[in-house]
Amino acid sequence: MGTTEATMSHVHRVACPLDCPDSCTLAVEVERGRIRRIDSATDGALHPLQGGVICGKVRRMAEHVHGDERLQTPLLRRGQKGAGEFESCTWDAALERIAERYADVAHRHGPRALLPVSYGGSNGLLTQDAADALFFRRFGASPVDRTLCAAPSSSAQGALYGKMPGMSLVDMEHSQLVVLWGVNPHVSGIHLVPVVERALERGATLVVVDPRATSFARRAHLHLQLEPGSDLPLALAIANLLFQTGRADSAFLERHARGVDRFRAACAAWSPERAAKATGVPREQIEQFAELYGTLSPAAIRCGWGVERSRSGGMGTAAILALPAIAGHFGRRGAGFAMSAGSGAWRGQLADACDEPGVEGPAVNLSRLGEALDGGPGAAVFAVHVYNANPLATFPNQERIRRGLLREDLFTVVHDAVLTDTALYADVVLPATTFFEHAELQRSYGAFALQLSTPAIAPVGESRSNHQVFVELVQRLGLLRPGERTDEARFVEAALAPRPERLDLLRNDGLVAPDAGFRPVAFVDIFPGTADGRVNLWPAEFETAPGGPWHWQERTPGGGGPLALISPATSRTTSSTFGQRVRGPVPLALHPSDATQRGLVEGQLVRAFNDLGEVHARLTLDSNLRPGVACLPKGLWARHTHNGRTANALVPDHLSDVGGGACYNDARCDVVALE
Ligand SMILES: Nc1nc2c(c(=O)[nH]1)N[C@H]1C(S)=C(S)[C@@H](COP(=O)(O)OP(=O)(O)OC[C@H]3O[C@@H](n4cnc5c(=O)[nH]c(N)nc54)[C@H](O)[C@@H]3O)O[C@H]1N2
Ligand SMILES: Nc1nc2c(c(=O)[nH]1)N[C@H]1C(S)=C(S)[C@@H](COP(=O)(O)OP(=O)(O)OC[C@H]3O[C@@H](n4cnc5c(=O)[nH]c(N)nc54)[C@H](O)[C@@H]3O)O[C@H]1N2
Ligand code: SF4
Ligand SMILES: [Mo]
Repeated sequence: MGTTEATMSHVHRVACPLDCPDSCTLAVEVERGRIRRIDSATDGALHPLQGGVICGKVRRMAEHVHGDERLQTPLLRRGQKGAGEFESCTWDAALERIAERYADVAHRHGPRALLPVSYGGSNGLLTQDAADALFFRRFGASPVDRTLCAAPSSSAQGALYGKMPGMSLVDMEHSQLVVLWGVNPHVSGIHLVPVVERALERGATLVVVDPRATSFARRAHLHLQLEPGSDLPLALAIANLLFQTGRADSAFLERHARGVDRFRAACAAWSPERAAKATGVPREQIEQFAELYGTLSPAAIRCGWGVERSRSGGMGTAAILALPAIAGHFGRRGAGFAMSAGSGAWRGQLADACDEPGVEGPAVNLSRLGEALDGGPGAAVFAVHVYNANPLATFPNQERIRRGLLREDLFTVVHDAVLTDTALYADVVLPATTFFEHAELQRSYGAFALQLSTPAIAPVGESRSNHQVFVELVQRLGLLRPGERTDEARFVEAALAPRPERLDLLRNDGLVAPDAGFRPVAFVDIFPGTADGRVNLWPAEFETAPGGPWHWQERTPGGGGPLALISPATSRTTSSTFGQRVRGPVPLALHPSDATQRGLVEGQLVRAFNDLGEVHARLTLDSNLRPGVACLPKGLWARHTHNGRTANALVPDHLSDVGGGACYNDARCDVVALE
């Protein structure tokens, strides 16, 4: 940290806790209390994935931190719910109102009538599951399942491999075959791009599986442009071909896997012809993929999160992750699968930051928030506390959530840095600090890095961190125990309890990534965390999935409309974060042939609709889409369309087969002219 006398500026190092696999270490130049410049840190123990580059969103994040739309004070609702009419108030008044209402709700309906809603706004360990958990658990609030993202894929990875982490992304440079399956690194994890490019320079073959011709798909040797939601039949057909052509690694399977015969029998149902029909991918391409995967080595599959967001998305992801076991693509650098470094990498290294026992009983699945809020008469939720999330913009079945938020007998608190779509429906809005303004302990899910940050600047306006707010609520609701510590260090120490020596390391070196060099080779350095240490190809948890293990739930043809609507990530936002900076309106994309069929032209105002809702937007023609697929980016705000509705107004709230996850890419709709 250096201070230049002449400019009175200094550079502070901060870990980026946005929901992004890459976990960059940022160099933040601060001048007179304001952020002047944000760039990649260049010194110290950076993890190797970062390579001195950060994304444009965060490089420009000073506009978010010091922007006009930043909330400065707490607000109390004045007008109708949703009208966005508020008056500012003191923190004391806001917290007193919240404490009173939460106590009243608990008194009348029981403490479970308070629902905590948080998800991906921050991946930091101090902003989620620390003081917030202490408050909600001690209060007795409803437990929740946070399934909006990664629940199906973590369940799939866990079922097959236990808590074995995927390969280090940097090791894909050594792969002779790189498969990008339902992932778009140019947008959603930019540091994988140079790694894949290095692999290509070394002569690697690239295969992309995606309904869109993404940047990498356009450069791929083979692009399988499948129907959304059909990954399971595709992966099972590839496995079937591997078995049939003698390219399965029977020695590996014998030694390291279980359930092989039953899995093989399930795959046998998927001939290339049948899979071609289910996926819309030509049979020859399926055979070509199986041939490449069976012959090139080392082969790596980067599986993204585009796959899981469908009714068969959990098992679809599991079937993809099974492929390296079938072909024996493990045991060498550059071979294996990369999914989430996730909890597996941190097994035994980190504990929960909050040691308060959880509340017993059934949890509310947040992918069905609309149902929980709009349960009709007898609804069980009477207060909702939203932080690290913008559910009206990002959760399925938007109209049902809106109906819930409009309930006069629902008390809604939203804690955020800006007035999000959800905040417009709040009774009390609390201004939140950004990660430049509070301390954070940050664990990566793409790189093996753990970083501790201290604030780079003082809180903007009167904003407060999640930690501060929940500690206040613990106190005001009389939940604090005599002599109990409530400082941030308490939670950091608890999280680091399994490896306390790291605390000094983290504190002394400012930001460090103790495991930056951790590049495990599966089946050499690490093994499956399943009960018997083998890859489980017939997991017990799949038995209760609809249709049982490896069953593909075919979509009802036309159910909800003839077009499949997908909503992938864009480079301008992180989910809905920074949405206030995106100048709208944002168009809906269709393949030119689908537009022609409907007599629609570029730039025309259209209505995309199904039984759940409708979105009005300008049309753009995109020949990179698979015909039959419509696309509206994820993370849009009401202001980005012509009727204030976004993709989630069309997204159903049914759940994935495994993991109970949201099915964002399982929406169907039709599109007609609006003018
Ligand atoms: N800039 C930016 N970066 C982000 C995010 C962001 O919003 N913006 N979000 C972060 C978060 S929360 C996450 S979870 C990750 C997500 O990052 P990714 O894994 O890249 O996920 P998506 O963008 O949802 O989808 C990736 C690809 O899947 C394709 N796809 C859609 N449906 C299917 C399908 O059924 N099968 C297959 N095979 N492919 C399909 C889409 O066309 C898309 O190109 O990125 C993180 N990084
Ligand atoms: N249609 C469609 N919708 C999707 C998806 C999709 O593919 N399609 N993908 C989904 C995915 S992958 C994800 S992960 C979810 C994420 O959806 P959400 O969980 O809603 O996450 P974000 O939109 O990133 O962030 C929500 C808010 O958290 C706030 N925030 C950030 N840091 C803090 C903090 O320290 N304190 C407080 N109080 N607030 C903070 C931000 O300002 C932001 O407004 O969206 C999902 N939504
Ligand atoms: S959002 Fe991702 S790429 Fe951008 S700075 Fe943060 S960790 Fe790095
Ligand atoms: Mo996500």
